[in-house]
Amino acid sequence: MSTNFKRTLITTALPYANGPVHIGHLAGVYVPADIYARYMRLKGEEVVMIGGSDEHGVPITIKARNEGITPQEVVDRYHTIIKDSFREFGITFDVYSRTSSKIHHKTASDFFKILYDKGEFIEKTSEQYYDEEAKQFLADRYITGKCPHCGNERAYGDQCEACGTSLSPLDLIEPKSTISGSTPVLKETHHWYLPLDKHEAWLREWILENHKEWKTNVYGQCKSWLDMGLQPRAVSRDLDWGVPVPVEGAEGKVLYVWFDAPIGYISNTIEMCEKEPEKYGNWEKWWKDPETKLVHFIGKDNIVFHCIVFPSMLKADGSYILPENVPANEFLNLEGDKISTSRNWAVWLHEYLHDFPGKQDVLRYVLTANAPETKDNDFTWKDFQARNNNELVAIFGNFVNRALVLTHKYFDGKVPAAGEATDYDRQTLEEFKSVQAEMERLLEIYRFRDAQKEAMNLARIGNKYLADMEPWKLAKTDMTRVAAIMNLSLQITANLAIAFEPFLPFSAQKLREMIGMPECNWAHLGHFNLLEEGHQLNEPTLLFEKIEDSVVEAQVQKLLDTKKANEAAAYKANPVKENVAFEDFMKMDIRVGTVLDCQKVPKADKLLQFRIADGLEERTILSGIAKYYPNSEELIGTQVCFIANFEPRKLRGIMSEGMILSAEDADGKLVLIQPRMKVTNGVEVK
Ligand code: B3M
Ligand code: ZN
Repeated sequence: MSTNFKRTLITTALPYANGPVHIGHLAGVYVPADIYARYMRLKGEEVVMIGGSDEHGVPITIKARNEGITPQEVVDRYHTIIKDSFREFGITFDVYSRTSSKIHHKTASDFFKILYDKGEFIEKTSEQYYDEEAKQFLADRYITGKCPHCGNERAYGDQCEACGTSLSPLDLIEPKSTISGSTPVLKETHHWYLPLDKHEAWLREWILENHKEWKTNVYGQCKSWLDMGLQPRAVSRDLDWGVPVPVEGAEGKVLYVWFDAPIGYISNTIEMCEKEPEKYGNWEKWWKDPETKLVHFIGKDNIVFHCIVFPSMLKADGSYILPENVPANEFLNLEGDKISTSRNWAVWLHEYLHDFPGKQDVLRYVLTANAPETKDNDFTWKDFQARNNNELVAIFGNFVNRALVLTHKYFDGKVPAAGEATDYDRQTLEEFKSVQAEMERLLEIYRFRDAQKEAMNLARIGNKYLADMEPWKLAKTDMTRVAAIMNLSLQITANLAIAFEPFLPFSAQKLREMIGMPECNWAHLGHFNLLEEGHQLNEPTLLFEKIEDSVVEAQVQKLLDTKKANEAAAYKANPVKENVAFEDFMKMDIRVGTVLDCQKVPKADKLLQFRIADGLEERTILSGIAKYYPNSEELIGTQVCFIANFEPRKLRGIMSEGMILSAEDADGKLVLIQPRMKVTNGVEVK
């Protein structure tokens, strides 16, 4: 669908204010959104970028309870830290607000009320767990119990982290309230639901037919949701933290956090417009005028909410525009491991700023060069160092520095005359001709890493030009030619200041100051008359500096220390059990067998069904590890360890004869225990 848009409304996912932000946030959402916003502004387009903290939801109440403070105190603390980190990294929000604000409560409440009055919700009564001591209904995360699939004693009401099975609180055996420790009782409660099934038809057409240009990861996720069929979703919760449901008799109920959070984009826009009406105009032009292009920048775990749920809410209201694109990114891993807040496996932005003062652009550069645009990607400190030293320092920084230092040396820092171009000069100019169009093409389709590569390529061309021309040698014989070479090099430098502005704003600004070019205009990219003859340059300083081995080694060490601490914590969380006598151990008959067949159990997406050659005959064993072995057929032919005398039991109507052993990692990931060398089927493990 192509429309001619007049203005662009960029939204960025609202981070939960229950912890600081890390490189995964920056790489996935905020750097790409900021590149896009800066690019649009450089082009002179009417654009705003909306951000803010998501301050509702159960995890915040749990954190508050654990620390003995109020939820408001939790979000006050993190909202400030998050906001500061973003500002330090040059993320240019037009507004960064929060969902605990008055204006948000009113906006979200009114939004609900309109849908309610229009009859856009259905109401349902269901039974939910209630803590009679604490006198409150329990959110799924507030209930623990035994997992019906793997026996883990500490499964949560929404998921067992040991076997990965998603659960409902009613599945738990011997449920306990984490608030009072008591056994909860079932009690009837009443909630409002958004009937997504009613929206399915138009969603299918809107996304699957009219937005085929969306990134394949986004389109694919939407398609599989739609193909599975949509169900009504509850939009309220029994909780005392959030936006109260504005309906009579709804005491003790708040809007579900995923209902109010996206409305935060709207309330923050309203706040922005009310603060500066001359600059931003009326908020409705940003949300209700079809000539506004709405783009949501998010991470992949938020796709369904932004492509299916929120659009259904907007459509149910009827007066809003829908997103034109949702360029969601995949995940960024850290040194080969999933980033995890609870395991402190992250590079926190506030810590980076402390350890690398003034080096915001280095991180921005590396995160864009390595952006998880089409698949998950890995951040490593080695790569960080290499990209800094070999690209920013050796190419961009080196070229700019030579161009400026030589101009100061030979021409007292004044731009020399262009003179007559040689064939080689013309060839170099030629390479700049298409750069503006090419960068635009890439930026418009949200391919930021390729766009940044184009910018770096310009620096590469400049670097090669100077190295080939060797003006320092010509200086003895032909100053006219030296002048021409330096002029061209300075024009390239000015181009770099423009091309890098969206990506490396601090360095681009510094560069503009050095060459005395206060204005920066995207339309000037690819032009070679940006600095006039005789124009005085300022003193050059280094744009980037080398990062030494010892510096990145210290960061790696910090992560290794974290890993060690996690390992120690794993023991603490699961203390070594009571001693067992040798005879007791010998009661367990653990053996090795070869996997003959391994398949997913239909309609039980966590379970794998193994057919095992156990030395004597064949047996079937079910194991809840499907999530960790998506290509289960690759296990065929390998050997596993299993408890041969484990009491057989029926799961999903299939008799499972034994238990396959695996190790559980700190994040709940299960890894099969497999002998490294082939042994005879049926031998014992002792
Ligand atoms: N706070 C989830 C997240 O941080 C959620 C995003 C809300 S966007 C409206 O991943
Ligand atoms: Zn389990």
